[in-house]
Amino acid sequence: MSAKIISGTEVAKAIREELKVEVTELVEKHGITPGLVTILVGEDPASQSYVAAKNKTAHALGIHSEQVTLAADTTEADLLTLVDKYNKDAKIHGILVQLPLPKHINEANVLYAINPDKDVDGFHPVNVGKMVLGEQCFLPCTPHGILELLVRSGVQTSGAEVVVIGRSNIVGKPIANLMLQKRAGGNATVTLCHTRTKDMAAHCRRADILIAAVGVPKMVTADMVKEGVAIIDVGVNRIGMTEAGKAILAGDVDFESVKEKASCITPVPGGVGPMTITMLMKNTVQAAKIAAKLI
Ligand code: L34
Repeated sequence: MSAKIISGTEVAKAIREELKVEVTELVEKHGITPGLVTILVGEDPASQSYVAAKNKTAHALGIHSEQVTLAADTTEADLLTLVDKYNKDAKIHGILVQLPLPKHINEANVLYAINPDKDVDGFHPVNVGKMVLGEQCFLPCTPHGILELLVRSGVQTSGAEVVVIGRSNIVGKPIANLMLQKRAGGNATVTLCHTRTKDMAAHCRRADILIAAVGVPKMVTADMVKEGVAIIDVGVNRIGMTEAGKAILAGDVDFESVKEKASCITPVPGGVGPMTITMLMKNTVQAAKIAAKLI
């Protein structure tokens, strides 16, 4: 069997069409233009490309977007002052500080300074707490995108054995939590594996749905999965450069061998990445609607 490819690019396109309609209606009926600011500190090439993609997508959907780029030696105090400025700016409904931040800046201090009502990344403890409780909140973009991919591709999650590899705050912890909740894309039995897990392969082989979010290229090999598994590959690893200077990407899953056993699989690139960006847009539109008391 060769797996069906779950195209994040295609699903993201469909969601963006829906968002375009929502934005047009907000502008024409209510005179509200959703606004997003992205803040990037330093010159990490991967972060630069993600932030550029976020601003380009916002622009294409009619979302007002501002892109702030700060020098790598910007102080934490200066960054906090900037966050505070956007907390008070009525044109801006969503604030995104791209991670990772340079080592001398305490990430928690910055993320906690963002007004939870503008926290379109869903990283503020208020939103994390609400997420765990299953209350209305901004869901973090990558896990939110994974849920949408599963639901829109018709992957049954209810009662499924889900194995998540990786316990990051951005992906592993939130997706494991969301998938055990009573919700669309949820109701699963979830196992969360990490670097101290004994016999990772044995856990993985039990999975009906395997979500790899580790940041180790091609770590999941065919011998680690069972026949018919659905694979979500969150890894975007830069494993080299083409002669033209373009990054060569690989996921956390050995796509070529695993696709022969899986029933469906997300590719890298073109899988989870485009969904992350699109869910940021969805959260920004939601933030604008909440600010205007429309929802
Ligand atoms: N604050 N920091 C904050 N929020 C986030 O949601 C992120 N993340 C992660 C890193 N730091 C963050 C992202 O935006 C990862 N991430 C992200 C976003 C987009 C893509 C990958 C990771 C993406 O579009 N990937 C493309 C390939 C892009 C390329 O060529 O480099 C893909 O098709 O997978």
